[in-house]
Amino acid sequence: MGGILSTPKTDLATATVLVAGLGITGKAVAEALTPRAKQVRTAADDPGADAPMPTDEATSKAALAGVDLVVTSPGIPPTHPLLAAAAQAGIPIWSEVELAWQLRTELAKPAKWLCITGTNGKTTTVGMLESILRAGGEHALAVGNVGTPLITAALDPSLDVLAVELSSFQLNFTHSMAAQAAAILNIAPDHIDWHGSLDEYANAKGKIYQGIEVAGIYNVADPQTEHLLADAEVTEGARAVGFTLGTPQRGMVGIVDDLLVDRAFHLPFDAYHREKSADELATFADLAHLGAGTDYTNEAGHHTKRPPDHILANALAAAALARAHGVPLEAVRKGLQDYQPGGHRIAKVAELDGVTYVNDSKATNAHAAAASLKAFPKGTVVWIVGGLAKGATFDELVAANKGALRAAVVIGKDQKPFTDALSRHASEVPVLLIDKEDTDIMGSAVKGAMSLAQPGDTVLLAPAGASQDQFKSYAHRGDSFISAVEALGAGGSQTAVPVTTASQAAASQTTASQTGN
Ligand code: UMA
Repeated sequence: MGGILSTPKTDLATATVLVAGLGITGKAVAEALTPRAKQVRTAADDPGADAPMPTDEATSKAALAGVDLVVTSPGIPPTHPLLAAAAQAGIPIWSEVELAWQLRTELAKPAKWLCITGTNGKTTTVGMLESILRAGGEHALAVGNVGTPLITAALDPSLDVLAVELSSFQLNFTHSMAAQAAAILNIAPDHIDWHGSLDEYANAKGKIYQGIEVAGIYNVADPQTEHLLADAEVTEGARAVGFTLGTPQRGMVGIVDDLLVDRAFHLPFDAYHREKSADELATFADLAHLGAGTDYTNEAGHHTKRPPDHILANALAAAALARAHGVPLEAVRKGLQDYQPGGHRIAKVAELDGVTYVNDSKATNAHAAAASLKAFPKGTVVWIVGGLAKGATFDELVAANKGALRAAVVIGKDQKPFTDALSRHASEVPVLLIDKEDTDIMGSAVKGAMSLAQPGDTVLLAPAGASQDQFKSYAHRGDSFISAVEALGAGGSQTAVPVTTASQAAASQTTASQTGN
């Protein structure tokens, strides 16, 4: 970890700025820029844009004439003709995050930023962090990828501290942000189509550590997070703090018996007992409302439940960020007790005829789906899987978790990446393919899953892909699942479904793709 990189500056008052995209981000960016920049233009296929999004080099060059700065939206990849042309012409490209970071200094007392990225667990961690900060008496808000535009929050003088969820897309064009503290929760293959490679994806995530003031939080079980922190240029004195599901060494937070403990921020550096002591942040019981957990008997012989690993990891990361901000211990416990998770994350929807229906629509990649599948006993899961693969493959996911499967129901427009992995690693598992032209995709998937399940089984929606090929969002996909399960409960029709083995399913996909269907 070394000194801070120089900050690129653009004088907005004399600049013509092109805002690319006019979704949640673009609208908030255009609103913030309008009173500040000399001229603001918007390019998007969304309603209200000044001009459509350019589609090739020539139209991009025309759109960029006279432009001093492009502020882009996270969904637009760097390979898009507009961004490629801007880069080639040497026009600076900023994310909304970069703009927010630069504009926040307009406030007399800008809020501190505590930033979180990672392939999975960001939204839960940012929610836990917001809850802890509030329990500590701070005016705090969870913002960024979680849904509330960062630029709006960064200009709000009533906020003391922001719990910022950042995606790799948002970090990619972020240049000068220097958070008070930042965490990378984990890195697994995702969004390769947007970034071009796993390295580019990881490097974008690594930007979160640049310039950190107080602490960089890394995952001891994921060495790449520690390497990215070691490579970052940080403010002098900033510390590296690991979180671990094992016993923490000095300078870490972790687990001892049924306690979440702090061995990083607990005592001043020169305190006599620092070497040997730890502070209690919370107990397993404080997290009991966040997941079923497994039976655990603590050292005193008291029976409790150990929360799922991902909940423990997220709670430790959130606690470490809050402690870096100076939140007292009691607020960590209270904030974790108060935290209520959002929907669509391993949420039980119903139990019908002995079969449990679980919605994990938020599992939009293989890593998240693996965490889900691991939570259920051998041979008991009817797995609803499929969606936008985002350039990923699913061999590792299926090979490692085939033991959990009773059957698979494949949704999505391009089912081949999923059926290929199932046929290679779980060839005897019954597979039901849902016709991509079906007018009720989720209804058919849930009915099919029900017919494959036996009492004691779980029908699990953990798609391992993004939703936008057949649904508006993961929330829409999850809501569709809930509605379909409710329809079953209300006595929806029970139709027989044509089931094949994984190998036959993969063969039928090959035929379909060969014939261009
Ligand atoms: N557009 C065009 N033409 C094009 C390309 C894009 O017109 O050729 C337009 C699109 O119509 C769209 C806009 O450009 O309206 C781009 O918007 P966007 O896709 O960047 O989405 P926003 O509405 O700005 O929402 C974004 C995040 N979306 C993405 O990263 C894809 C939201 O994260 C985030 O909540 C919001 O900013 C506020 O920060 C969503 C997401 O899916 C939840 N994130 C990914 C994830 O979590 O995996 C990263």
